[in-house]
Amino acid sequence: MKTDWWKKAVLYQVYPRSFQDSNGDGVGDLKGITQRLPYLEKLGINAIWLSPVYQSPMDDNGYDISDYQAIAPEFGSMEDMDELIAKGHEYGIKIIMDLVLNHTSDEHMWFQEALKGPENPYHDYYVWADEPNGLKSSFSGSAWEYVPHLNKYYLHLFSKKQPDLNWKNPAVKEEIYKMINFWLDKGVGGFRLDVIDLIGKEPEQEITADGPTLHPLIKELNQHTFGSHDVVTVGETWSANLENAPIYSNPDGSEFSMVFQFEHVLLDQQPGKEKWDLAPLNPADLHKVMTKWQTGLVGKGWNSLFWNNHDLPRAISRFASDSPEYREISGKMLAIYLHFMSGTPYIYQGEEIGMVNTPIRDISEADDIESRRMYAERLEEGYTKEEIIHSINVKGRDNARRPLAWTSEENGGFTKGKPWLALNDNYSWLNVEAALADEHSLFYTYQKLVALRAQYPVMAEGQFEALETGNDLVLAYRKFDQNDEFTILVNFSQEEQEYSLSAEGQVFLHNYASPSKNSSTLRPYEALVFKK
Ligand code: TEU
Ligand code: CA
Repeated sequence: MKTDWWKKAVLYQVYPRSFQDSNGDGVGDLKGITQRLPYLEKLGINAIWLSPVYQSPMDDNGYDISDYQAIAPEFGSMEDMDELIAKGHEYGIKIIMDLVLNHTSDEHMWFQEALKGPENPYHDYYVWADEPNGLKSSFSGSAWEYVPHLNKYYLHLFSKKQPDLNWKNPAVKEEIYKMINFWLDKGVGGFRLDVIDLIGKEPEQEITADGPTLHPLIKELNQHTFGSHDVVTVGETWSANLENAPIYSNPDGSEFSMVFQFEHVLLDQQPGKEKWDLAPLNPADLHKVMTKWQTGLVGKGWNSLFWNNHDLPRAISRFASDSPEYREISGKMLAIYLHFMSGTPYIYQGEEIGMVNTPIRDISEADDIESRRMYAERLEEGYTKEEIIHSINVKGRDNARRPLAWTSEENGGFTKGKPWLALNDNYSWLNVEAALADEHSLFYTYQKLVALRAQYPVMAEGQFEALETGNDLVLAYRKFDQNDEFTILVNFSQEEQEYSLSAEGQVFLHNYASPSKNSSTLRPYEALVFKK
């Protein structure tokens, strides 16, 4: 039976390399996650979206899979995976697997066979061309790689160790269906589908996202696999817009439960350029985008709500302030602003304790393939080292991938060995233990918001109405249904702001020790929720 449990749920993303190491090799692992289930239960979340843990040479930290039905030894074994799923059930926490279906690793058996030549049955599992065209890889450079002994090029929209699968080949689809059903049989709670908007690509026409066969392919995938199961599915779709999101997340269940749309994380870059080409965020634009998605999917689809993930910088550093004075206050503001919105919220590991970006001084401190490749490319194009490092510090993916700090012990209690990537130096005071010990910490705001969602259906499904405040930096909305009504009011700036809005009801939630007395000014990053 389909219960749509995910409509009331809050999901938590675990980036396994960086969550908890259990054996001292410096890499987070499955046993580490299982050990920390009580912490996640305390936070109150309902499911974990687990970034890839499959066998992989880790060219892109697991988004390059060499066997979909095996666990990477550094993360543990299939027994560890089964145990995590089983223990998760005991804690009421489902496990959502990350499915990377657009490409495999070049070390996958299929690709190794494909390289043997056109007669090999696996050759057509991938996309080949006699001549490269203008398609670019997301990780810089051409998307085509030459194979001398075949005198052909293969397509890789990501790194050259991530060859694209050929979704026009029925055999590929059959393999994928079997694999997904293997995971469904294990009792997983659902799937996050990596760059799924690319599988309908028409490389010859340089069409990648939103190809003509995309939605038929997704519908077929749904029918052969998760469609009949009570699971959550969320597509990662950088190209999602209000036209296609209702197709992806049609309430008839023919595609996914929901998609990640990224419009709000594209606002602080120069239009038409790359994410590295920085531009200041205008809070009024953010509010417009959020309002558009809150009102545009009503009755037609379902929203996902997130500020950050393993590809994005830390939310507090990006959208608010990571200064000692405002880190927690502004983090609470962001949490409150987002969690009263309709849809399913996602918390990225460490967000709940207010982890911040970790600047580097030199490219040798970077791990991420995207940053390293961009650095090389832009140096050649004439950018200065300083400019590039600045962009990496603001937008680079390592910011989110630094290990989670649990205690003030060495390496934050993340590992007893040498961490695969250094922690942020602040771990001695910014860690889970410290957050739990302080009853006013950001953690408890998240815990409260998660609990409120279960209590007040209006948060996930109520009607949304944006409110005028007379000040572009003060964002407000009303959320209501037949039973409840909340007004959310936040100062999205580091200065005191005047506003004009008379919210109805009593202050229900706030982020300073006590709420503003004055009903026409808000302190820096102040957030108020009124309940009628
Ligand atoms: O990300 C999709 C993607 O397009 C990323 O390259 C994203 O654009 C970039 O990180 C942000 O600028 C997914 C995964 O989430 C990411 O970790 C993988 O590297 C990528 O797919 C390839 O599988
Ligand atoms: Ca380990």
